[in-house]
Amino acid sequence: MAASCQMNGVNGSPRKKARINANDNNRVTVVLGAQWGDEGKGKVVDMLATEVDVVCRCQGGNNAGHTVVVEGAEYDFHLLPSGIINSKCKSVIGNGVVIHLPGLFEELAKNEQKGLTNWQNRLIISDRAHLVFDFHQQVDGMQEAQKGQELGTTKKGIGPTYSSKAIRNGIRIGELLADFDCFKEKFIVLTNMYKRMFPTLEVDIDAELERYKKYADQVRPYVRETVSYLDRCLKDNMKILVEGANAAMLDIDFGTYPYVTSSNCSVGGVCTGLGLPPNRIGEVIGVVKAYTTRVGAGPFPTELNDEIGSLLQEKGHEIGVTTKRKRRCGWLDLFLLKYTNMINGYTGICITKLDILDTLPEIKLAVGYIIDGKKIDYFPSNIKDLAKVEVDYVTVPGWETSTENVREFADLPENAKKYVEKIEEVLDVPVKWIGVGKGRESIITIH
Ligand code: 2SA
Ligand code: GDP
Ligand code: MG
Repeated sequence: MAASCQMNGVNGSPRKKARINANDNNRVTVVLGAQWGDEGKGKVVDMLATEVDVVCRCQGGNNAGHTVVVEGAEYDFHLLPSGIINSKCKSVIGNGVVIHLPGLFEELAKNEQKGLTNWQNRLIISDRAHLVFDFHQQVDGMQEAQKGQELGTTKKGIGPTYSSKAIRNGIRIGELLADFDCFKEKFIVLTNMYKRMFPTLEVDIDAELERYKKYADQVRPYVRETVSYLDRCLKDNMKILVEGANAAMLDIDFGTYPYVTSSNCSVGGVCTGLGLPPNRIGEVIGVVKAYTTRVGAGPFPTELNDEIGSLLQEKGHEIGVTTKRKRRCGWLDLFLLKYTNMINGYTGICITKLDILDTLPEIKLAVGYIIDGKKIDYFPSNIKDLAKVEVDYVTVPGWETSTENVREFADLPENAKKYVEKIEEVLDVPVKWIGVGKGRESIITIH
């Protein structure tokens, strides 16, 4: 009978249970940017990396700039996961990341000079990750130079590389290592396509191929198939942390398109960029800067083009880690955060840079958007609508006291506590940490 066949094996013995792994409950923790990037994800990942076995990057490339400050030494990571400075932690660059090999080796050399050691034992790169070539970067610059096409990219070749991936003539790092003649053939086809599209593009194909022969040898020890590696780690109950790059509002699907980057920087990118099933995702930590910044073009409803904006920019040292561009600054936008929370489902929040607001007598928070005199209950998908929204603010008193040395929530000035509680109340997500300075130690943990 069908029912008993399901219960018993072919010889009538009870069927083996389908789920036998003792570590089925092992879950991955994810750290994501909740605004337009530069929220301080690097610092949060560095803090959490002390308790994990593996830190992974799942998307983006060396457009990202993640800062970690340890005992006065400032590290900036672009392709490497910020957890690489933890000597007990493996660092995985997943299949969803796009890799510029010259940039990767430069970054490693620069950080070695700052004290990074033994990374050779810890770095693992997915063989499925796509390669960013110098011509992708040149093309990025050429596109930016075209009138009407200026998005304010980092010119790191991110868009052109993801488009090569999408039109299926991109080259994966595994192909560079497998058969150099095949790589050569694909490289020539790809270069020639770009030369046809951008006739002023100059590529010395022979010289590039020589360079890449050397890079192949240099990178080979770190490249492997990472889906089964991470699966093994999960089954062995190893703790995994994922470091999102860029942020939800720069997500190619959910961000302010076309003023976005070319990857999914929200939670979906974790599954596709590492090959992790969604039921393995546990904590999703949204990193929220206490105000808002954006680097590059595109609508920004709470932007402050006044002396308060300049104060936030200067006091917050709001300068791009990769391009050194000044970041645009504005009030915290809770309406926007509610939207990114719908997409990412934060289980906890880390507020960073609260200290930057220390001197302000009053602070505004955006709680709603109005279009044509009507409050809207959705985040506009059309940038023209977003550009014309009127922002509904609540104004709260500032605390006008330094928070830099505070380490316990109870010791924060009352108005700072209220500011944090307002964020928690509107988003209905617990605030778990508050950053009050650059250094590793400058953090309040809420128990
Ligand atoms: P791209 O280069 O194609 O990804 O650019 C597309 C848009 O994405 C923005 N973007 C960023 N926004 C904030 N921070 C980023 N990383 C650097 C940093 C930025 C820098 O940490 O400061 O140094 O300028 C980053 N990367 C990309 C970009 O500004 C475009 O709006
Ligand atoms: P990420 O891209 O999200 O990792 O952030 P970035 O490194 O691009 O930018 C965040 C900047 O803020 C860096 O210079 C950090 O050192 C700094 N930072 C992070 N958290 C805090 C904080 O709580 N207070 C202050 N003053 N600076 C912080
Ligand atoms: Mg950054």
